[in-house]
Amino acid sequence: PAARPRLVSVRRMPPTVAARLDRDFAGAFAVDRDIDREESLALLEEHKAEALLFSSGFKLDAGFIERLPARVKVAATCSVGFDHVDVAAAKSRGLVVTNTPDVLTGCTADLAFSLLLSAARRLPEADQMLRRDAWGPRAMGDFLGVRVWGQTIGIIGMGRIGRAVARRARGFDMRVLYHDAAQLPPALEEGGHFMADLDAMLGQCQFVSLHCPYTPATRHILNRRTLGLLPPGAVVVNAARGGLIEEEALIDGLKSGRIAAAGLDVFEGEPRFDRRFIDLPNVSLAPHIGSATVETRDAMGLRCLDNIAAVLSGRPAIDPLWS
Ligand code: 8YV
Repeated sequence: PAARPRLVSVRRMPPTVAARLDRDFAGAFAVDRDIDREESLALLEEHKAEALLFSSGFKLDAGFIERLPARVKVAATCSVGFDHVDVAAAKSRGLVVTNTPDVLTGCTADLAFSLLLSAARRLPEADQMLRRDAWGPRAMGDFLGVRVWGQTIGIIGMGRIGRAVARRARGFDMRVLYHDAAQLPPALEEGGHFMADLDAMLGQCQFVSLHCPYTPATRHILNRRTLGLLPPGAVVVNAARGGLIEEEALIDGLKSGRIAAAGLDVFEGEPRFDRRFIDLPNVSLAPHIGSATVETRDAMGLRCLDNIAAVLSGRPAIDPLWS
């Protein structure tokens, strides 16, 4: 039988993926902890690995790519986003890089919508109140949230995940606006209305949810000025990348109440995050768990292994970042 492909995984994998690794691959992947960049280079060398399995918290920048042992042919990221990959450096080194589109779309959209509902209806505060043994609201005017159904949501980035969020919003009888580089064909619009002008869209949005890639052009797309265009009492949702929002401006808006609430799964500089968020009652927080379900994390890991196996056996990658 052909020798098993050798790889290094810098992240612990869920059991189904670990079983497939044990069966079909050799190398370093049975580690019980995450591996940093220096250690990963040493392990790639030690195990004579031809592939690297990583994810969005691990930077594949030019400096790292330059130091990769020559036999490493493919790097598979367990993520759809690839702002952590220096594509130009990978291309010029001849490294194939793959990601995991599609398999995580539904669960990431579910999480974004959970944060939207949770932030709008103040679930974190409600939960805390009961845990502190206080029933809280007595009067009809107590503990009022923001109505979700029938309101307007603006989706920034109408790719796979943005469209899945649009479908969920339509299911909640919301009016959907979306902003992207270009209008989609009607069959892909999910009942949404295209707004070429982001500023004009924000002026109409009780809810805004981010689903675009993080690039130099989209960094702080929601900033002090654009957040200021939202109607008073709006709700901001981010399950994409932390750097899409100027956090300082968001915190100010949430403190003053001009922004009613926010649902955040991602933070600029994560896994560190601005501790001021935890002092705000009107935020629903999560530690980057958009794709974190049993089914989706299995599918992501297996998809990475399919990509690695394809490339190492001389076939084209299934999900190459470029072709
Ligand atoms: C993962 C992600 O949770 O797909 C992405 O872009 O950020 C997430 O699915 C992440 O890659 C795991 O660290």
